[in-house]
Amino acid sequence: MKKLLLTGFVPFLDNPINPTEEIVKALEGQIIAGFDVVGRVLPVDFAESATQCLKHVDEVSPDVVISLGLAAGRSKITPERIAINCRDGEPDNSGVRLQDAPIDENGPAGYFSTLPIREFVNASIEKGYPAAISNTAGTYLCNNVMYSVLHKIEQEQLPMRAGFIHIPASHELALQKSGIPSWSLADLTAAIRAMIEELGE
Ligand code: PCA
Repeated sequence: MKKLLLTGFVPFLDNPINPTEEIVKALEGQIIAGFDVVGRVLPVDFAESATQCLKHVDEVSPDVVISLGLAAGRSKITPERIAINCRDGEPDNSGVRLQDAPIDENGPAGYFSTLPIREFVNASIEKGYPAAISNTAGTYLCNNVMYSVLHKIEQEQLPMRAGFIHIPASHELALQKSGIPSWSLADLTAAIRAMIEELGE
C-alpha cells in the first residue's frame, strides 16, 4: 500500500499546545485515499527537526510527505507554495537563535512544493473549510523542514511528493492566548483529511 508520512511539531514559543501534534495523532494509522498514514512529531529545534524528519523519510520511505505547522494568527488552512534557503527568527526550543543562516550553503535559493496545493485548497473550500495558498512558510522551523525534505528528494532523485501546510490555532490554544482566530480540532483535522483525500483523485 502507498504510504504518507504526516509530520507535526511539539509546542513552541508562547504556544503551550501545538494542534499539529494532535492532528498527527488523530490521523496516524488511518488509511485515507489508499494511503497508509504514518505520523511523526518533530522537535522545534534548528539542529534536530530536519535531521529527524529526514530520518523518518528514510525509515518510512513514503510516497508523499505532508508536514504540518502551526501558524497562530492565520485564519485559513494554508498549503505553502515555496520553502527558502534561510533560517532566521525567534529562538528554538533549545534557545538557539539564528539570523540570515542558510539551511544548506550549496543549496538552491528555494524549492516549490510538489504537492497539488491548488487542488488541496479547492478540496478544502468545497468541504466548507476556508483555505488559501500561502507564498511564505517563513524562516523558522517549518520552512527549515519543508526545504530540507524537498532538498533531499531533489538530491537523491526520490519518487516522492512533499510539501508543507500551515494551520490556524485550535480553540484550546486560542483560549490560552488572546485575539487570534481559531478552529475546532475536529475541523482542522477534517480539512487536512480533505486535502489528503485529494491525493487519491
Ligand atoms: N510552527 C512553527 C514551527 C513549529 C510550528 O508548528 C513555524 O511556523 O515555523
